[in-house]
Amino acid sequence: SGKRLRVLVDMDGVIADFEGGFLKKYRARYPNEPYITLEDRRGFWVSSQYGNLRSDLCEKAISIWESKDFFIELEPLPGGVQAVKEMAKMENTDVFICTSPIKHYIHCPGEKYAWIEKHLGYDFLDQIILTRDKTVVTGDVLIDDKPDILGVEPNPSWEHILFTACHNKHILPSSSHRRLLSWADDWRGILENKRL
Ligand code: BVP
Repeated sequence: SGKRLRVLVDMDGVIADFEGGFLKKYRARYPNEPYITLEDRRGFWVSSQYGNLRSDLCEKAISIWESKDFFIELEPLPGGVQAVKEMAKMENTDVFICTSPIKHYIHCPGEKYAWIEKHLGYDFLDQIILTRDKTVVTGDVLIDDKPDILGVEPNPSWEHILFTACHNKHILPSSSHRRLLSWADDWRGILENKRL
């Protein structure tokens, strides 16, 4: 068919290592406080699991990603930048980075733009979609590590491909989700399947 494929790729937990960056900076800033290893992470919200560990740790966790340079200094996840570059060069394929900024907006949105420029190049700045509601964005696929992507649109146009992360790896195979285990997994196959 002559139709182009539109791929939406999430940033934190999919191409940028939010969990690893968080844990490293949390331990450096709060060396005497308890922490949760990546192996023991459960649930999308880091702040909730830290708050359950001890109530004051919720705000300590939040202080980490609200700090200047948190988002720009996140390391790329293995294979993610390469996969997105490759995807963007494929015929009849439009790739957008679809990411939700935190509401403490002083550093995060600008640093997300800077991260994309640093790792994907200046021209990729045209491909950024910052939104707190991904259900209103149209696309064929959304590759995202958040298990429940909800918003005002009850029937989003995209198929959500759940990208495996430390916090979602124990979620049972769900009829509502296909998975990508990592960027070494068959993302090309998923795209080809969506073109049929
Ligand atoms: O910008 C990230 C970090 C933030 O939510 C955004 C998730 O964006 P997507 O990956 O869905 O695009 N975030 C915030 C909290 C707590 C806030 Br209180 C958290 O625990 N985890 C988290 O990722």
